[in-house]
Amino acid sequence: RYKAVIFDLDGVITDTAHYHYLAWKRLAESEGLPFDEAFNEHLKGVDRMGSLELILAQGSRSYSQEEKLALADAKNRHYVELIATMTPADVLPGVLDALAEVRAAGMGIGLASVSKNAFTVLDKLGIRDRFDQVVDAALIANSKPHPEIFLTAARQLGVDPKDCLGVEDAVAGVASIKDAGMVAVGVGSPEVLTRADYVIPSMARFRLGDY
Ligand code: B16
Ligand code: MG
Repeated sequence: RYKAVIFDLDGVITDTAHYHYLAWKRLAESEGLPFDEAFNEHLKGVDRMGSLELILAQGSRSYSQEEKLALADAKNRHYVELIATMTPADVLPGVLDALAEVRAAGMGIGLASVSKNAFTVLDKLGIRDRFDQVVDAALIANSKPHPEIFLTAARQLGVDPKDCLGVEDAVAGVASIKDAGMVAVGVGSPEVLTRADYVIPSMARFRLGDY
């Protein structure tokens, strides 16, 4: 039924979502701003500057563009430190089987991450060669929830968006998939990922034949 499956990275392939959380939390607290898991949910799939804007909007002080860039840079340096320790053992359970299942079905495999660290993470995990196409986040103008990143992945794979299945853990990511005209598999909870066509609790439950 599908010609390609396009995966998100953070929170689907590996738990970098947790490292993003730790890095943003330290940054927010250094500015005296509140930060918890519930707020972090809104940052998933949102790019670096977009995430920073959401965090700073929690306070009343205004920041110059220069200050914002410095804060985003500090968060990223911390994040890069955290991901430096990653190894192939950090690929989430079920992911390698899912990739093998998609490959065996003769479908294309794409990666749609708005993270500018995506190539580094794939290399750390040792799985870059399992993807036919990886979208370069540096070339994307609009972060998730905009459909640009999933549409770009489909174009790079040479398939029509309606023939693609997208896999996402974030509300913004599921919106991106749906607005691209694709079918969405959410990884997480159905109460959170309300726009997903299917929801599985983890990648260990991914079965291509179910969608
Ligand atoms: P970076 P995804 C997103 O990746 C993360 O979910 C989001 O939390 C992060 O802010 C964004 O990447 C940008 O990452 O600062 O490394 O460029 O979910 O699209 O794989
Ligand atoms: Mg994600």
